[in-house]
Amino acid sequence: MKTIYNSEHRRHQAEHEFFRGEKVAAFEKVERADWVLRALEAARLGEVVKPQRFDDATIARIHSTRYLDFLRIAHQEYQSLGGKGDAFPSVWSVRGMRHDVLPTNFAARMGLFSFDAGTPLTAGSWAAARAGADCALTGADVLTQGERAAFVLTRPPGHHAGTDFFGGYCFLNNAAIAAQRLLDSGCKRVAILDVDYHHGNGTQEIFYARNDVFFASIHGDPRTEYPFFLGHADEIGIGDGAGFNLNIPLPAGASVASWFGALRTALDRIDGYAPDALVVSLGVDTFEGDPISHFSLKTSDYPLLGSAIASLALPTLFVLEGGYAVEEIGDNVVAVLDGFERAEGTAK
Ligand code: OKP
Ligand code: ZN
Repeated sequence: MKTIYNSEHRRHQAEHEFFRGEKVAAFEKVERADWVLRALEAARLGEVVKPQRFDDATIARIHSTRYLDFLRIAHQEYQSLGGKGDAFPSVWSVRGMRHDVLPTNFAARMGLFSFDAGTPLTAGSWAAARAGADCALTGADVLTQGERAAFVLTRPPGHHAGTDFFGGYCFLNNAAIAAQRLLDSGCKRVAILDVDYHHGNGTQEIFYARNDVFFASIHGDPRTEYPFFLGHADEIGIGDGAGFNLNIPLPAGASVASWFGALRTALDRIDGYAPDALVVSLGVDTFEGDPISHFSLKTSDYPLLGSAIASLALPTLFVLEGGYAVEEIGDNVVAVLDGFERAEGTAK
């Protein structure tokens, strides 16, 4: 299968993040993409192509105008105020406070448009995220042109970014943008399967009241795991979207067998939805060696994830999300994609 990749991701290079009072190296780093690229090439998985350039139309159907307007210029504004290095939010609009009035103050807008202080906004974050969105849009078009599958190799990831907020290392929701592009290109229904260790709260929020996108996520239980405040099993959608959201939280430390049991449940629900295409938010932070996550899949388990996804017999777009065991991320991603390709065409 084709991989869509652009080196612009390098422009997002966080200096550090905070952990228990200390500045630590950012987990979401440039080398992640390098390792994936190398593993793809070693496995001869297929052509690596550059994205097409797109205007903001599809992105603006997913993210609010005021959020995009902010993100585009945020770091420049920070610098012009004398801000040094990466920008972090420090104040948030919580329950009982207003979200409708756009503050003039920069720190206030940083807080309005974010949900954590773990997502460094760098000088190149917008350029990198925007190039990633082009990769996602190109990937969607590859499917529309008739290919069975494609892989969108992007960073920073996207699934925590919502209509008008960044967080969890994410700025633009690549999977959501790709799903919207598929819908706008003729799909009636699109399913998103999120297999990253962390709940895809941004993707859920974006599609929560819609029935043209079914969202299914398997993740660490938010009672103990990031992003903490969303991802419970009783979140099934609202209004027109009621019944079109599926969360399968598993306790930190859950076994590989229980993870694949959850995958079966998610795939059966997706199959019942009868979508025209599938977008996979492919995080491999479910890996046993991941430094910030607590499931225990081994590299040798990932082909089964790929083949199980292939059994749905759907046009499938894989979009990279998390995975922080840097030296293994490439092998793990390739194992999924290779498992998919080998199973492709075999029994539904
Ligand atoms: C992004 B994705 C670790 C802090 C964790 C946020 C994790 C974001 C994960 N010291 N902060 O879903 O892989
Ligand atoms: Zn994750």
